[in-house]
Order: sequence, then C-alpha cells, then structure tokens
Amino acid sequence: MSTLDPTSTPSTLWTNCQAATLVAGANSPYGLLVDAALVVQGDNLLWVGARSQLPPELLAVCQRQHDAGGALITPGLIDCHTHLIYGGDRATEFEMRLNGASYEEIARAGGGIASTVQATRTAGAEDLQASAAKRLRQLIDSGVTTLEIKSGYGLALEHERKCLRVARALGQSHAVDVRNTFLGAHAIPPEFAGRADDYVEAVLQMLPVLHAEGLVDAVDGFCERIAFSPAHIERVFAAAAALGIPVKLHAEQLSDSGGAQLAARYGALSCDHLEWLSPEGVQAMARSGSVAVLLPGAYYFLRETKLPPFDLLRQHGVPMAISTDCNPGSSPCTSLLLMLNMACTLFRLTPEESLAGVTRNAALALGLQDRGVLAAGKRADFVLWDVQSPAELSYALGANPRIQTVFKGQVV
Ligand code: DI6
Ligand code: FE
Repeated sequence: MSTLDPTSTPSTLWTNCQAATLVAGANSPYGLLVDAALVVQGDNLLWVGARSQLPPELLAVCQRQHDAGGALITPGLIDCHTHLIYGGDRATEFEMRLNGASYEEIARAGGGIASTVQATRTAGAEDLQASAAKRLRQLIDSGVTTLEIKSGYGLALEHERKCLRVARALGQSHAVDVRNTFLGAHAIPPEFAGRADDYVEAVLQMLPVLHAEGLVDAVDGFCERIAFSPAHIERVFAAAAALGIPVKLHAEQLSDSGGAQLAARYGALSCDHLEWLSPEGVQAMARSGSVAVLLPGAYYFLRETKLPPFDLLRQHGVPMAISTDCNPGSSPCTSLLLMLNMACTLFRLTPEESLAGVTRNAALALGLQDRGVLAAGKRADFVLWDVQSPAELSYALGANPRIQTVFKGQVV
C-alpha cells in the first residue's frame, strides 16, 4: 500500500511544465528540467525533479494535481532593493528637466530628494500605504513574491517609523514577503543642513528604537560625496553590528569612496549600484561574500555611462543580483522583468545570470536561505510563465508573460 496519510498536510503535484530551478551547480543551464514535477506540501516544496523520476509513493500522497499547461516555472522573483514607500512623485521634475531646467534650478525650487522627503513627511500612513500598494501590485504582477523595502524618505523617527510600519502592513495585506531595511542615512534632512555629524547622531538614536519595535531587518546607508562619508557610515554600521542587524550599502554609485571595502569589513549582505567599484572593492566583496546588487534602472534613468565592473565581479565569483531600485528620483520602475532585459542589454549579463540575479542571488542579498531556487525544502514560491525558454524572460522588452503565481504553496 502507499504511504498515504490523511492526517498529514495535503500535498499538491504540479506537472506538464518545464522548471528553471536555478539550483547552483546544476548540470543544465538554468538548472532546467524539461519535463518537471513539483510536489508542494504546506508552504514548502517537498520534491522537485524530472517527472519520470517522481517516486510512486509521493505520487500516491498528492491529493491535488495541477496541470501547468506547458508553462515554464521559475522561482518567485525577488526584488532585493526598493524604496517603494514615498509621498508624491517627481514626474513634474522629470518634465522640467526635459524642458531645459537644470538639476540645481530644480533643487533650488525645492525639488529633488528634498521634495520627496517633504511629501513623505506630510503624507499620512494610509496615503503612503495606498500609493505604495499600487506599485507593489505592479511588482507582484511581474512575478515578485519577496521584496525588500527601505525607509529613507522620512529621516526623522516618527516618519521613518511610519514608513517601516507601512512596509510591514503591505507584507500582511499582500501575497508577498517584505523585508524591512532602515535607511536613515539616505540624505541629510533640511533641519540638519550643514550638520551631517549631528544627523548621523540622530540616526544612531533612531536605530535601537525602531529595532526594538521589530521594524528593522537590515540597515543600509548612502555612501557618496553628496550623502554620507565612509566615516559616517561606519558609525551606523558599528551600531547595527552591536544590535546584531545585518548591513548593506549604496556604494560607488556616482564616485568611488571605498564604501564597498567598508561594507565588506562589516560582512555586508550586499553592496548596491557599484558603477564606480574599484578592483580592491571587488576583492573585498569576494572575501566577505557580499552580493553585488546591480541596478540597471537607475543607470538608465540617470543616463549614466560608467558601467559596473561586471567582468571583474564574474572573475572573482561575486554573486550578482538585479533589482528595480524602485524610487521616485532615479528609478521609477515597477517591472523586475524590464530589469532583466536591461541587465542584459546595458550590463551585458547573460539571460541566465539575469534570472539568477532576481532569484538565487537576490535571496542571498537578503540573507534568505529558504528561497530563490526550486528545490526540496525551499519555499513553494514560484511563477508560471507563458514562454518556451527562460531566455525569453529577459529577451522581451515590456512584455509580461506571467500566467500565475504560487506563494507559500497557494495559487495567488
Ligand atoms: N541612490 C539613488 O539612486 C536613490 N537613492 C540613492 O541612495 C535616489 C533617491 C532619490 O532621488 O529620491
Ligand atoms: Fe537605492
């Protein structure tokens, strides 16, 4: 007799599909299984493999079966770097620039990041939640099942708290997992103009309070000439380390300030942007095991020309992730699929590297061991796509071939 146990959690079998498992070191590109079977039990995958290898006793305990209709199945996509929550938008500023206004003129007229901080502070939590939910639905629509959300447009305790609470609430109300990152060191707010040291002190006061409220999963900073120096960031990282909170960094986006080496010394989960990353920075990241999060949307939107050193990152075996950087100023983007295409066209990643960048490596960038690949024991977060091959996901410009998403074992 079979091992059917009616008291055990029901299992579901998915067949008639190809599966790009993205398992590292698999002996086919993308870890592709051409005629795959997936068995889901509860929140997790119980078994993944070639359909012909499915053990009969497992088949016997599958109370439900899904025909995937020939779809390609990939792990749920992971957007590991977003600034999803903010007030207002900067479309007018975009329009002003295209009508000839300079960045300085706009800044003097109260534009730029300061205008987003102002709008975020003015907005109530409900409004912030409603506007971020629209963007979140678009990301979910492009196959996202886990995303990171940073604070960093509040820049004062009550407003950072408001944004981080909204992030938690979005995770509760949508079929998606949200990881919160405290980015107090994003910009110097107007009331601290010219007093960066004092503002860093204020950030150090906010961190333990927000952490004690369960609102912080990681700490980030913006290390740049126009933002915070490595010395400032180090104070923030030391405070995070003392609280046992993992760190990550916006590093070498507009210039090389050695942020990656600093972040590596603190065992950073990731260093992000990295257009100006030096060879020493690459080596430091390789040693610390930090993920390189590449953000082609910001590169494109800011019309940057300096490319991140992807060849060197590859040579040193630094895992590369890809993300939207969804934010109003430098990457107003809510399609992770479009980022796959741009990672290939702009950053010369292969379609396989790009897909690994929004699955396996994006999970690493968030310190999550339980997802990002399709394998037994991992979370049953996956997406069914109407494509013939995985490369189609990065090939198409602006298409969305998503058929269906399964989140924690449940069809969304
Ligand atoms: N780097 C960026 O590209 C965004 N933040 C950051 O640290 C820009 C944020 C903005 O302009 O609103
Ligand atoms: Fe960012």
